[in-house]
Amino acid sequence: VGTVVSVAATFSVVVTAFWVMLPAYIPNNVAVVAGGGRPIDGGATWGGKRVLGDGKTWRGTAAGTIAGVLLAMVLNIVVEPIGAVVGVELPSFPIAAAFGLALGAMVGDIAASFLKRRTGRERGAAFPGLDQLDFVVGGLVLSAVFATDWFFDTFSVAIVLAVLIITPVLHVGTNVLAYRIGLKDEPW
Ligand code: CTP
Ligand code: K
Ligand code: MG
Repeated sequence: VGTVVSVAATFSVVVTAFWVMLPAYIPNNVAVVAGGGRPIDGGATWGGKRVLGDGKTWRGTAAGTIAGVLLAMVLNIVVEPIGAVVGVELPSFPIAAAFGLALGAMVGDIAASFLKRRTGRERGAAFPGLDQLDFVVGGLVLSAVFATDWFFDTFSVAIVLAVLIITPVLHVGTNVLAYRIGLKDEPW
């Protein structure tokens, strides 16, 4: 009985972790297809390196953020039926939480590019660890700032840990897929 209970509890935590981070998972993928145009840093350099690089654009950032917020609004519509199907009481997304998750994912990725440039990595270079977690850390932090009550009602320590474990796995998988079908230039 104890095993059954803990398997069910683990399932609930993992499903909730995945669900609640969906508005932070989508933005970077949308930016890949929607990106282009003027880079955020406007071509500026710092210490001989680009501040962010050509891979961080206004259009990609705006499109990714809007897509994440819209996805959250769609999830709000289907939260009850999907929760019933999986047998887990899933959280819905107040607009401030959705915006924090989506913008935070983009800001986390931008902050990672800033660090990549400071450490001499060219555009597209891998930074293992950072690449897989920059957007979730950004999403968690900004949703905590913009929707503090929602954040602490929604995230337990177990859910945060599950997010930190399942996100790198999903990220590696989706990026290899995006690379294979020709959407991304590198598989990370
Ligand atoms: N993209 C964008 N705006 C963003 C993030 C991404 O336009 N804020 C687009 C860019 O076309 C970018 C592509 O999505 O090249 C892939 O994103 P990413 O892998 O994050 O950027 P890289 O080009 O690899 O650059 P970096 O080394 O700075 O991560
Ligand atoms: K990235
Ligand atoms: Mg890249």
